[in-house]
Amino acid sequence: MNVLDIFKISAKGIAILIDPDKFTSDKDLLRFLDKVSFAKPDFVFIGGSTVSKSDFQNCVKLAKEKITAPLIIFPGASHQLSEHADAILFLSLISGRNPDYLIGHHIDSVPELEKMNIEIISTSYMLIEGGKKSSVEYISNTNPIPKDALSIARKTAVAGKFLGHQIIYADAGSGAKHCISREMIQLLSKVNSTLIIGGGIRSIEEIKNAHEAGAKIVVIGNKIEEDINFLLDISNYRLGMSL
Ligand code: 1GP
Repeated sequence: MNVLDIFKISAKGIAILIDPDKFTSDKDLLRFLDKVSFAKPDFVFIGGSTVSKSDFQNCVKLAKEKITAPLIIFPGASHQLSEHADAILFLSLISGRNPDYLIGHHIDSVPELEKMNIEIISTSYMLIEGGKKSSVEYISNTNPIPKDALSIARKTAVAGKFLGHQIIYADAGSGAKHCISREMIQLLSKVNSTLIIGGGIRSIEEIKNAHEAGAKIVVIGNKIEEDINFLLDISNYRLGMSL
């Protein structure tokens, strides 16, 4: 089954985001990967705003050895590619107006992507204001959608759907002060039921809220780096769901 089909049938999915830039050695990264593997997430996303090509490729290669869940590239730029990944979120930053992030990096990535046998998932990527300036906002030089601008968010998501994007990833940004509101998630899930939500999620309650509001997959990054024991909470949450 391809990754998009797994996304579509996911109920209350969890993706752990690994930013290769956060590790200073392979030893640190391998230790982290062991713990991620223990939590048995549904998906592992790999990417970051400022990761080099070699660090990125090394991370995906090591993750492939340790993790059985699908490995999905969440690229910060066109050089973040690896044939060891199962799929790539081919992100178009439709909340912004920077042509490089709407189509530019995509064109740059074509020569390498054409040589790789990985699934490409066209993704409407929407940044929603999360209470502080995010790295994506800074690097892409774009403005996020205001957190209460429900109508703008909905119309942006519908435009992405009309463009043929397969999924929506709405992100309050890495380390956001507050995650995306329940109201916003409910609205976006009605536009495209394959909805990924991330940014600033730091508790099981917030994960549960996002799932109940209509997120198919919730992405957790910073919280795990801050508190590795949160992986245990995630694991328990998943076990609770399967009872
Ligand atoms: C960021 O959605 C991801 O792009 C995850 O955010 O690191 O805040 O969990 P956090």
